Amino acid sequence: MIDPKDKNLPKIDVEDSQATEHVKVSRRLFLGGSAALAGIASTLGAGMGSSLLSSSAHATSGADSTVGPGELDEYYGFWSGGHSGEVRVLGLPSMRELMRIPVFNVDSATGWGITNESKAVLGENAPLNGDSHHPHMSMTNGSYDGKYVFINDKANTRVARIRCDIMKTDKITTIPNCQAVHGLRVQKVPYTKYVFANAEFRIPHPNNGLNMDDVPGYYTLFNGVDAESMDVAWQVIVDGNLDNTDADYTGKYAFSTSYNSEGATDLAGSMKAERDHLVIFNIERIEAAVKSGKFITLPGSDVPVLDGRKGSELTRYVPVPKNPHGINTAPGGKYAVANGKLSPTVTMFQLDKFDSLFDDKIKPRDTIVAEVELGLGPLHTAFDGKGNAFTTLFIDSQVCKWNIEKAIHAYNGESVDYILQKLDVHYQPGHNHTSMGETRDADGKYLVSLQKFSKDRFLQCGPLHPENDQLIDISGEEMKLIHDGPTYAEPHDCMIVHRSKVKTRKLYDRKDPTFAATITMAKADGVDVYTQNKVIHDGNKVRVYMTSVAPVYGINEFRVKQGDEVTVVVTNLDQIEDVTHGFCMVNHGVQMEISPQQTASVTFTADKPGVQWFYCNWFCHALHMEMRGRMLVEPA
Ligand code: K7E
Ligand code: CUA
Ligand code: CA
Repeated sequence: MIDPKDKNLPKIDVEDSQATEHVKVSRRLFLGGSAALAGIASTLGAGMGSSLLSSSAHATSGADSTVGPGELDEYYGFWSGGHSGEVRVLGLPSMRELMRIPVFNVDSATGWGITNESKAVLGENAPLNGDSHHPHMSMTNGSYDGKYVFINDKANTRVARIRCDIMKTDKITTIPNCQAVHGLRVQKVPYTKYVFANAEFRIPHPNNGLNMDDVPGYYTLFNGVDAESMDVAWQVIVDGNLDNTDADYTGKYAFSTSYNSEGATDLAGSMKAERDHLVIFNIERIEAAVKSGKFITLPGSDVPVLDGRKGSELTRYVPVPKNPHGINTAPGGKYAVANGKLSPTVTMFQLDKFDSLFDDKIKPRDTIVAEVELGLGPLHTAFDGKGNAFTTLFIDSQVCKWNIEKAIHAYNGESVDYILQKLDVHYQPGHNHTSMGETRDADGKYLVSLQKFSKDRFLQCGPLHPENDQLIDISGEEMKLIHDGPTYAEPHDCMIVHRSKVKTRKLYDRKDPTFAATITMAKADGVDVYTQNKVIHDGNKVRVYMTSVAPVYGINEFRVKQGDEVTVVVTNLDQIEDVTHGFCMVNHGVQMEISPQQTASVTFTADKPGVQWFYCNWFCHALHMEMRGRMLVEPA
């Protein structure tokens, strides 16, 4: 291993940090350093040597990522924005960022977190930070149905839903009784009735400060969220903690990895056991138990809480090495793979054995058909639908392509080479994802590998680096790296959806529920927002209803008293695709988007006397600069 203090190593000075001659050396340094951090330094050597040879190899043939000017991408990519709290939409294969969807964050471009409509979704006094990890689209019969994208917020224990027709967040639910929702996937079959969301951290119950030292008594919960109402339908108490989750292709089972079967509260304690476990949840039995009233409730919510700890008929625990992380169901529906993280192995389950397991005809480990070594730090696995799997190796900084059936043969003692290829990625991959790969329609064209570190791959932008999302062509025998894509803090996960599955609106429907409450308020004021411009004075509340048609607002000036609470409602009458207006009240911390045929509103206090200009902040017309008006504030 390289000692960073070795004087013979070339110095990497800041001025010259982009110079190519440093790249290889600094990469080696980097790998050594971070592996040591991971605490598995002793086993490092193996995967590294061979991989360095091909580190700068780029694709010279086959698919590339070029999507020419005026051409459209073939796939939508939905990207978690990590601790930015948002979701991003990318086009593939270009990897161009097409859109940002604010979810758990504040966004001044669209007014998310500022407008009344977004505040209604976020909820009263909602936290304005988020840590989004796992975006997943609703499914019907095991494939994307283009309806919703769901995403978790680990930071504030929430699950959000994005409507795909307008690409906006329309519901956010805080999950009660637990802390840090991490794993999130959807029920694939027959349709997404439930969003499965598991909470990671074990806590005391009730968490009232009186039982904090009773660590063995802590527990966490697996949650079924109703995809339509977004209410929590039920919660299941488990042993150990929960990390990632996935579901099968029959609709009967969901399963979650646990890295802390030890129930420890510190790092060393959570690495003690050689095996942690996969918890399998029997959805039919859970629903039956809820129906028959076999549940408790916890203080602060009326959600049915079921006991799924060891020995329960609702769950089964399968021992899996060691601090397993990702769990991924293969497109055929036959297998699922748990990724070993601290074990160089992946554990493969044959899903049709789960029935026998729940009937106690076989033992938990009898559901395992292979447990094979791939390399160091396996975190997540994706599939091409042609019998091959792609596993990210965090510590080796590689993607390992392996064959599922060959792995089973090897596990059964035959001498077969199940590893087909290892490709260097740059650097330290977490999730990866194949085109349509978490559905029945996996098409084996593209693989995206999401790297946590980009180090020397891009122009430097100070100490904080972007992540590096790499596009890999998997259509041929060999994986080929075809694109480096910097992304901001921090896509954990993404999904790649064929564009034929997503149908979006070009204009808002006037009946859109996102602004229905605002229309109801206008009606109560006797205002038809679509045809009228009107100022309603209601004590110290003022409601200003105005239309917008490029390049004018329906109201050029309005008068209020200092201290009035002012609500401005803007309805964009433009029927032309792409003509979005904005509304910004200068010096009042207020701005928002009003897309064609949309109504949006914002409320603020007119606390400054005098002339206060407002203007349109989305460029809409040659006279966009002139699209402005005055709020005249009479001093108190
Ligand atoms: Cu692996 Cu939050 Cu899906 Cu990150 S998790 S990598
Ligand atoms: Cu309207 Cu700019
Ligand atoms: Ca453990």
